[in-house]
Amino acid sequence: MSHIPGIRRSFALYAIFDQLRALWESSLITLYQFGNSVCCQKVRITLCEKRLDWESVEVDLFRSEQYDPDYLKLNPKGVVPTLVHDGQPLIESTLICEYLDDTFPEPPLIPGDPLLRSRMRFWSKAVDEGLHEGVTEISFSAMFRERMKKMPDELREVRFRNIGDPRRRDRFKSTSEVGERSPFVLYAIAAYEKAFKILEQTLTETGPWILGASPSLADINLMPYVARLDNLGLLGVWTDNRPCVRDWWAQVREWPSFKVGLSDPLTEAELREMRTHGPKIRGDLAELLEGLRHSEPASRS
Ligand SMILES: N[C@@H](CCC(=O)N[C@@H](CS)C(=O)NCC(=O)O)C(=O)O
Repeated sequence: MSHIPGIRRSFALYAIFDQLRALWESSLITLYQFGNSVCCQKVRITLCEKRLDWESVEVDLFRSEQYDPDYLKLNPKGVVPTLVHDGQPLIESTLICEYLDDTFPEPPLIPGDPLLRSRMRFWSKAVDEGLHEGVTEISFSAMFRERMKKMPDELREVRFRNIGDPRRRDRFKSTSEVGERSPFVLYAIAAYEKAFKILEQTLTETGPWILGASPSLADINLMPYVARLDNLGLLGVWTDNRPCVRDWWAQVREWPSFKVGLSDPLTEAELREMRTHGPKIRGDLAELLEGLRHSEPASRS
């Protein structure tokens, strides 16, 4: 009889262990992402700053894996990133970062003060309303366009066909076909110009970070969008005459969570691709920006 309680104990221990394992597994964070994608970089920087453990699942955008029916169940928009936490999928990178801050409050990345919180969200809106489309068009005309051209016709057609949102499909097609001459590239230039102008002004008044003494989601949301221009060798087109933005950017580049979440994971091939193709469109972008600056009403320049 004496061995039976022992066996029971070990079963009980096993059951507890099993429950703990299930609990641990359900609280795992999984990020569905693609290496050099700006929205994923934003989430990765936030995860790093929160010192969270997470696992990565790659969704290869160039193989149209974002349209796989199983993935669409997680993210019906057919884009990355998707974060799964406690078994629940979350989409939209801005919302994911806010969720991470709400769920894991330390260190805080959203200010408690309502005025500052609204100023922080001004930058999330700037990214979601203009810069995201902007970075896509500039990246497309500089380099993804080259990759698209090399794709087998069939795969390229699948890529276009699968884009559910007709406006997004038009943008993709226009930039793929005519590059920097697409009107969407001009809108991109204008969105960056507006953002950098306000950023310079804001940093002059606050600094060294957008909301003052410490980094917040305002800075994090912007980082990937500025990093992409920098890696394409295009940042100076907007920042040569903006010293506060340049100082802010130098500080960002040294910030550990930026390094771990964005710059370190970039592969040699990704860096080479950006550095090779970006400078080719620099002259055209600078010219378009000059035209835009001259066409601004005097009260706004
Ligand atoms: N507003 C979304 C945008 C997501 C998005 O457009 N992701 C891009 C990569 S940065 C993507 O998955 N593109 C694939 C495609 O359009 O086919 C977010 O912030 O999560």
